[in-house]
Amino acid sequence: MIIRTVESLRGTDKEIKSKNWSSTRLLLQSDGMGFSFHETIVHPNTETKIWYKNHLEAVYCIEGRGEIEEENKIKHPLTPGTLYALDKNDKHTLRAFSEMRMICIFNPPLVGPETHDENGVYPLIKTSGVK
Ligand code: 9YT
Repeated sequence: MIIRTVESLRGTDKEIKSKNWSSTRLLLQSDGMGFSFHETIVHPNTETKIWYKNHLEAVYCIEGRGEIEEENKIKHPLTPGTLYALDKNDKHTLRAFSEMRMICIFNPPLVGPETHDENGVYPLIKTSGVK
């Protein structure tokens, strides 16, 4: 069994910071669960273009207010209790109107240090000896 707290991971190499968000990675590929599990804080009044072409992501908003815009320009409000799942590797734009706290699940799992490239993409990192 794995027991971890987000507080114990802050400030370590499990907390990845970018301009618009920071992501604390509670479960990674090396944990052998088949997915990774993150708490993401999205900074207020930010807009981030994202395209996880190598991963599926589900995101559950637990605090804050924002919106997600699909490539076809359709916008969906994000408030606590809203989930979005990028089941088609959907390109999207994420806007935070206040600080947002999100729970994010990635399949395949992230390895650890991934951060967005200039297109909002994470690379697919393969490691040997995955459980
Ligand atoms: C909501 C979102 O995708 N934010 C970017 C960070 C990502 N969720 C991560 O790496 O945890």
